[in-house]
Amino acid sequence: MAYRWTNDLTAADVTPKSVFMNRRQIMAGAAGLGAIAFSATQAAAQDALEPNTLEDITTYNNYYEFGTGKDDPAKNAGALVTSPWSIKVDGLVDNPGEYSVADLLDGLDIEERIYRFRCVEAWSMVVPWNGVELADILTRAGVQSAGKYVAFETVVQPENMIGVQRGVLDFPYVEGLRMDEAMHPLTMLATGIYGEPLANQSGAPIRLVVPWKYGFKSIKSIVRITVTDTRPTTTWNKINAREYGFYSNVNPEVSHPRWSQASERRIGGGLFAKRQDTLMFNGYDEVASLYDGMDLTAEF
Ligand SMILES: Nc1nc2c(c(=O)[nH]1)N[C@H]1C(S)=C(S)[C@@H](COP(=O)(O)O)O[C@H]1N2
Ligand SMILES: [Mo]
Repeated sequence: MAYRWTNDLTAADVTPKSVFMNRRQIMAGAAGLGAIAFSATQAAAQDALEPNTLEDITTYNNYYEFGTGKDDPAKNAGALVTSPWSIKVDGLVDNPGEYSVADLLDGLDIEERIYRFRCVEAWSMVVPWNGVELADILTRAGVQSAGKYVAFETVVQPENMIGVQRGVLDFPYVEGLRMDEAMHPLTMLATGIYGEPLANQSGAPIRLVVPWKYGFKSIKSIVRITVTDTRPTTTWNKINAREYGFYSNVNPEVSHPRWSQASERRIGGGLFAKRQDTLMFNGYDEVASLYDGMDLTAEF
């Protein structure tokens, strides 16, 4: 893939091209605005509404049930059985139940929303999701006042999931949100991308999308949504609490212990795409008030 390092490129290829790219950036910035280089906001505004191609989105994924390589999900997720599918809604709700996807979404409009999305490590994408607000589902479920968190669980189909057979993680994959995060209008349950049903590797038939958080919060192929009064366990926090906190908000000021989170690269932007500055909350300023008064260095 173009955006991955391949050994058919040599150092001799790299230097002239990268010098060229840098020079073009610097010149564009200087000519347009008398600035030395593009600001993060300009770069962000430029790409904000230009979605990645479906190929970009469906060939470089994380879905450990189908293997740990970025191209494993595209290769192996064809085995996932997505129909029939049922989603259990339980815990501290007035209307618990077990629903098909159609029944869960019955009567709700499927919207398209183009979101900046932080996918794998320091990669970003711009993705047109199709889905509904999680808040609509929770409201219909009737969240009780004791419900403070929402826990999510992915399907386990051992016979179809090579990563489950190999035991690469402790399955099922689980995630969680605080109730106000879950009820925020940006938080989606997605069933499609580009108006097409989700590819299996993208989390068919239904997945979470939380655009101001790192990609791993966006749990795929959901079979259970539980309202609880205690903070749920999350898969990556369980594996390595020092590296992955419960909140996992995109935050350029808090580095992952093994890499900086201050900048990112667009998938599909090419090997020589310039890194762009990562924006606080991935640019979704409207969620900042959810975290008023919290020390985001400690609660990362
Ligand atoms: N069930 C499940 N959901 C998952 C994962 C996973 O391994 N299993 N990986 C997470 C991680 S680490 C990322 S970065 C995103 C990737 O989403 P994408 O492949 O659609 O870009 O999915 C998240 N959801
Ligand atoms: Mo990730």
